[in-house]
Amino acid sequence: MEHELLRIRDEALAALDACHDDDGLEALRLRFLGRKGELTGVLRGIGELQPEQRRKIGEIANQVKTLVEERMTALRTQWQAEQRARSLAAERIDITIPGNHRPCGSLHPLHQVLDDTIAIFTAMGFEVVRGPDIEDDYHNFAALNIPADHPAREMQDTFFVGPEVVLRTHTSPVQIRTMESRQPPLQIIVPGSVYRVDDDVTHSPMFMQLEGLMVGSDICFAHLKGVLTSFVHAMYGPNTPVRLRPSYFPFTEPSAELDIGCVICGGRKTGCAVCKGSGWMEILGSGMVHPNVFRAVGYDPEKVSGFAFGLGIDRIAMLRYGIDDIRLLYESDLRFLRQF
Ligand code: 2NM
Repeated sequence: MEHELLRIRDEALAALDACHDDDGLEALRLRFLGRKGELTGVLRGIGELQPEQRRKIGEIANQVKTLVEERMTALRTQWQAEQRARSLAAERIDITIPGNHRPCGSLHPLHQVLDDTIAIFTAMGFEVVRGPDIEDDYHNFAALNIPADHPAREMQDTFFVGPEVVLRTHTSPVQIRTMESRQPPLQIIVPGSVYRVDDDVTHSPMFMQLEGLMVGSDICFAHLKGVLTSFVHAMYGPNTPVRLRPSYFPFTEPSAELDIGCVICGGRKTGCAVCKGSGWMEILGSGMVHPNVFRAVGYDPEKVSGFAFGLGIDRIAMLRYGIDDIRLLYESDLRFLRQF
């Protein structure tokens, strides 16, 4: 029996030396250690031996079994290590290859200027309100004290969607809707797209406007001047000259346009193309809200007063960046946009 065991040991070790894959290893495991395996058969017969023989043969049998098992485990471990080394070699990454270039977009200059403008007014306590681009005649014109025969109502100035339905020509109808649904005090700004039948180097048929409205019990022209001067100084620098010039709008009385010292030529005597030699550039319109506008929304003009203003974001952007053709802002030409 002892010889039988040593034969099994030698055969098993020789067979394992010749084995090179998992299937072969599993076949050998079954052949020697399986339920019907050679070594198992010997171990089973041990019970029939004399006690002394049993201990001796049992000890040898266990040594053989342990030896074969350990050799199998060692083979498996070795193969796994080899396999891992092979896949690491195959999957090696060349970190010196240049990466993929992903172009990064940026905010459109109009939106940069819009965001800055909104930030300046919200810092002064104004709240952002928005409304529909398609409006009825009443909110776009009638409630704003624009009479039936006013030129702004003509086909050649306004885009009509239906008989009494228009693309808003300013954001003022949002101010009307806000006053209709709320009571003073009110301090709002309304950014948004507006539409006019107009298309040349300084006019686009769709453009972005921002209007503001402040209504309370004692709002006067000094508040208008203070708020708008603060805006100009925040947007163009604290030393920018400001002047108010009398003007006319149907929805305000008195009305004023606000000019700033030309940011291109600084008002030098020789002048420049942007301010046409005057040294001043117009940037917004404003005024004290007309009593008829307050009556239209159900406010008592004897009890409340307010100022309003409106500015074109594209004009603010053109002056800020020295752009001389408004259409550049709406053509999405990347050669132009990449400069911002
Ligand atoms: C401007 C100029 C002056 C204006 C007036 C109103 C309203 F609804 F309160 F009456 N909103 N915006 C206004 C006043 C707009 O744009 C050049």
